[in-house]
Amino acid sequence: MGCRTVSADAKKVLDSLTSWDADWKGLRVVVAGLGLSGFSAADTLIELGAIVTVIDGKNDELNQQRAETLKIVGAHQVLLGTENVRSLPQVDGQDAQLVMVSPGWNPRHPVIAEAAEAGIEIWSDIELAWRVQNRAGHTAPKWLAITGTNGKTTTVGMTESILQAAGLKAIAVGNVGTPILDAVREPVDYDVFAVELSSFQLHYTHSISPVASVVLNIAEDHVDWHDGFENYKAAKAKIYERTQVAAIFNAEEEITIRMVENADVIEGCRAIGFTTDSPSVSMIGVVESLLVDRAYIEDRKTNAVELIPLDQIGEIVPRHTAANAAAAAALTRAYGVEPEAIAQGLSGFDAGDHRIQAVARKNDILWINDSKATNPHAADASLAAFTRVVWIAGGLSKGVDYEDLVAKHAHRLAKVLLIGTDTAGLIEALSSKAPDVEVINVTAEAQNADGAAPSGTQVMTRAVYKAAEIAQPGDTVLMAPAAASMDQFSSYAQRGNAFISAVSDLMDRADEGN
Ligand code: UMA
Repeated sequence: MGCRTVSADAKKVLDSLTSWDADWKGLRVVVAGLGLSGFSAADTLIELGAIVTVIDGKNDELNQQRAETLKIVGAHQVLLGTENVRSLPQVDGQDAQLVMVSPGWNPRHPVIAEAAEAGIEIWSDIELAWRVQNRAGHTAPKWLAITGTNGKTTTVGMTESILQAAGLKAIAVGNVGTPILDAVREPVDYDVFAVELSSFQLHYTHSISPVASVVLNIAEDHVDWHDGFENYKAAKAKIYERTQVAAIFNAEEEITIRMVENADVIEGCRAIGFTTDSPSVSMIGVVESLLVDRAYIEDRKTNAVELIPLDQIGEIVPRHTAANAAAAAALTRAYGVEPEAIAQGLSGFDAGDHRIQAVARKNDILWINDSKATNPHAADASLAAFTRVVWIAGGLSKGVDYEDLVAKHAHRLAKVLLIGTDTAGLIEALSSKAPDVEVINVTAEAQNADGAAPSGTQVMTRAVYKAAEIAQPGDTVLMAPAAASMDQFSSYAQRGNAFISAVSDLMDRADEGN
């Protein structure tokens, strides 16, 4: 590693780059990563006149195509392959003035560590977007910023839906999958961005100032990337910095309250809570199955305004969905959206398939597909939504611990049907934390039946038919595996579809039998 230091002049140059119209020409930038965010960042910087060197450890066909495109539009260099990501390259024969980093690159990556050591600024695509959205002749969109361990994508979708119902030009961007720079460069003058931010993006983001911001919840996650839970929490807390109107906390998670208290917000910004219980003053919450606002009305000390009955949000509204809706309402109310649009946006929002999706209801038995529950934290949320459950679980466990999950929900388990090939951890947790609950290893049974390893679809079909024999009126058959799908299926979607088609086949047969 060379002994470099960044001059005060270099810092001054970057400090001046706060709009599209600033002088980006000749700025020497290394773009680390040629995925979604890296490509959009490189493309933007090239358009702005910067000298851009892109590096990526993967030299596959997709990256080669992207590299070709960037070279055509004027990239200085695109370097692919592991040998090119061992150290920070120079740009046009000199040290880089800026490193644009993709979220997958952790701070200990040699390239990133070298840049940090040399005092070179490291930005996410979010930081770049915040700066270049300011452009002469355009009004920059306002930002509603969302992070949290779980529920980000649902909440950002709900927020987008509400904003659009209010007649605003709004789009969900960021970690949700649409790189924010793509939206910034569209020929559309957006009023609002609903920005989903991961802890990785927040770590490398330094100057954003959202109208409203929220940390939905915090559980241990991405600890490797951040080198510890404390660093993960610190990255999440950055979302509240410089918030203008409402720093929104989860009133049921103390840790988010502390984050808001410690944040350096813009003067006049309020702390607003959301809860699935009855709301105190300055909160949005639930009273008698209605989502209500006690935060953004004049007479909030004595009154609350109805936003939407929970049962209009969806057929099944588990607690965490109500929490996400409350958070989306808190964000959009901070921007001035009226209650009618909140109701319209939330009732029109479709969370998409495979996420606590009601597939059938017959003989007072509810069939739920939650194939998206690929880890215990997600399965916890769906188990908590039902009283008595025939649980179809198991898959690729990734070595996670199931004891807490099983201990917490043992009382609601009627029976457990195991699918997947990697269920030892789950079996162990069930035998120690729910010893009275009968567990049927459907994968093993299917194997015994025909001698060969069964396909995922065969196992799922068998599990569904078994569940039909077991479930009693009032029960829910819940397919929430708490594990990834890749041991038996190509994706969680394929696993969910296998469940849906087995249930629909079962229902058809029952109808024929009647
Ligand atoms: N790369 C290296 N070396 C490394 C790491 C990555 O060379 O050490 C290269 C990879 O070969 C890849 C490129 O860097 O070509 C970049 O990849 P990336 O993984 O940073 O991803 P992007 O394609 O830029 O997508 C990112 C987010 N990915 C991650 O955070 C891992 C996407 O979130 C996001 O939608 C997208 O930007 C647009 O903003 C995905 C995600 O998994 C959905 N997010 C995590 C989550 O939700 O838990 C945080």
